[in-house]
Amino acid sequence: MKITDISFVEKYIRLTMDGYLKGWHERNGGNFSYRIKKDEVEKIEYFLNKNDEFQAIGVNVPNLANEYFMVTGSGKYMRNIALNPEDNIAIIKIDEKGENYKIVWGLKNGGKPTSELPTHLKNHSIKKELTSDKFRVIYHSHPANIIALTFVLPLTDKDFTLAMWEMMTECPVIFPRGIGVVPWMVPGGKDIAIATSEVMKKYDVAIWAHHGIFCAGEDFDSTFGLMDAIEKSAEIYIKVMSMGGKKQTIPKEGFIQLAKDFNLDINQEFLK
Ligand code: 2HA
Ligand code: ZN
Repeated sequence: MKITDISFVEKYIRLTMDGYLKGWHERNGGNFSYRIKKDEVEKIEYFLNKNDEFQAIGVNVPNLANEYFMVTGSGKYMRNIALNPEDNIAIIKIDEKGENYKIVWGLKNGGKPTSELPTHLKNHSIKKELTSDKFRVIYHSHPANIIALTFVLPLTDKDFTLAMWEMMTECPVIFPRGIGVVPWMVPGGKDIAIATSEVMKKYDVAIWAHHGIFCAGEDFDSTFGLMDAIEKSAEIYIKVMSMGGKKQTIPKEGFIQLAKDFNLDINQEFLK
């Protein structure tokens, strides 16, 4: 038995290759984390090392104390993960205070977890609390169309949500609460982690202006699907603008009707 035979590890790796093939992970772009379930930790226990060297996370996440995460490595390329998982990803364990982590598997030739670890763990902390332990996936990528729109659309939650809802009828069904925008900030630290986690209190999506996007979800499929739907909407938006702009669209009442018929908790704020 190899660690890659375990179902969650297999699904984790599949997503990294799918994201790469979508063109969302140039060079070492993007990063990805999964909060491992208790019964899954039991299945991988045999593979874990006894490392006792803790490092500071940079943010406090007390409700993640003693949890295990599978994370991508800093500077590692998404396209290499499937070929050599043990060199490119890691399993980390959080200490009992939620302030430090240690590597218990992976990054076998050295390295550190993703440079965006503070944002990943802060988002996990918020989502664990707000979804009663359900959400386990945080995924960051650099899709070209959504990044392009951050140079053109006003950087507000409302502008991005309405634009993305409008381009595909299924979008309000997929993200009825909408999407949030974080203004341009220096990546990789505590400040952007806190700004992103504030957005994640309201939505499952945080767009990082001129950089990329973070999605949160319950499992690999729904989180990848969310990213895919938003990026596709952004692509349609750009095609529409390139063809001279909208000549007709879904009316505001259309969204209200859709919310009724599909029983959606749609964000009414954006339909005023
Ligand atoms: O290089 O995407 O945000 C990894 C990143 C940093
Ligand atoms: Zn990035």
